[in-house]
Amino acid sequence: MLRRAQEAFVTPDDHSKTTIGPGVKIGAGANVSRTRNIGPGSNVGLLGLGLMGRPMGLNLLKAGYSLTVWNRTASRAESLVAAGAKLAHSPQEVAGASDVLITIVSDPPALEGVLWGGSGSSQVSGALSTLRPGSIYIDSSTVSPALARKIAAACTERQIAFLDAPVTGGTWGAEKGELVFMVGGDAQVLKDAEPVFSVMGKRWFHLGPNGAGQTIKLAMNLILALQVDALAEALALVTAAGLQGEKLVEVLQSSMARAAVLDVKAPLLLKGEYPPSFPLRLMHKDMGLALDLAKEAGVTLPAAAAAFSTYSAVKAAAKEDLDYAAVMKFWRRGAS
Ligand code: NA7
Repeated sequence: MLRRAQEAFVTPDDHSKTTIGPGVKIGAGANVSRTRNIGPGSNVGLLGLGLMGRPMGLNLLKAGYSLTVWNRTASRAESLVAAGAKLAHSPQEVAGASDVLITIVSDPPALEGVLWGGSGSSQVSGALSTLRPGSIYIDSSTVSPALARKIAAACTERQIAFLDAPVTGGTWGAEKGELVFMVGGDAQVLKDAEPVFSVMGKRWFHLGPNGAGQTIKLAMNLILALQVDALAEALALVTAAGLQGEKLVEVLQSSMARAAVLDVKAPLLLKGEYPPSFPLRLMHKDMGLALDLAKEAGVTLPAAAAAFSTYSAVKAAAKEDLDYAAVMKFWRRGAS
């Protein structure tokens, strides 16, 4: 239904005219009945300049896009402003100046505040109030598929093309422009937005209608959370039985159980050091969203529910921002 509604104002002719790239703009006076009437001087807006947003913005600037940014904590925009971005005073100001708007904020309440105002945000209205018909809006935050569909409905009403496009690849991938995007929405809109995706990422998957990107992202993070939790449990078992954890990891590296995430996280677990790369608070949020989705979908996830309790206990006791590898602290209470 939603997909049909979006397609209702995208004609094949519009598609053939749509070119997003550096220096291309949806001009003032664009025919609002067309979804993507792109003209010279294109602008990208970016809301959310956290660990992920800042390097994504830098890559857009390097590629020649004209970038306008906003962040709740304005000082985090400094490196981007120094690199040529314009700093706006509100999400509305950014959206009003954007042909393509990108958001990447922490969680559903943060995103709702940025888009609509209220909900703990000091804004009285949000970015959606000023985003122009015909523009493209890409959300790369990890939120619920239900929120992605709610945003899609609001965008359809305003003739804005919306893609949910959460990412994987971490800050390293964001810096290198090698993120992987999991995209829900209209396939043609994704095609139109590819030049922007290609600056920030190395791959993008079209996974279905709006909400599909978030669904796959939540399922994938669930796997990562369970893998690291499983390694922590196995290390707890081995060390409690009087062996060195290093022995387990050594064998793991030559076994079927080897996984890229364990390559990265095992050294942290062995050292008991958890500097935040993917913060525990965000992984905990994603596990909660995955369990909410499971409830909606009527599926039981016993391993995920058990791991969520373990992560919750560690998060509740944490006094600082830690990586999710800190789940190991469940078995090393009081240790570093
Ligand atoms: P970070 O580094 O924790 O950054 C979070 C961003 O979200 C940062 O810009 C925050 O602004 C912003 N934020 C948080 N709460 C709000 C509210 N209430 N209103 C407006 N802006 C807010 O996270 P990452 O960059 O690593 O990850 C971002 C998303 O990608 C997240 O969904 C991950 O799961 C995946 P601040 O600087 O704190 O003022």
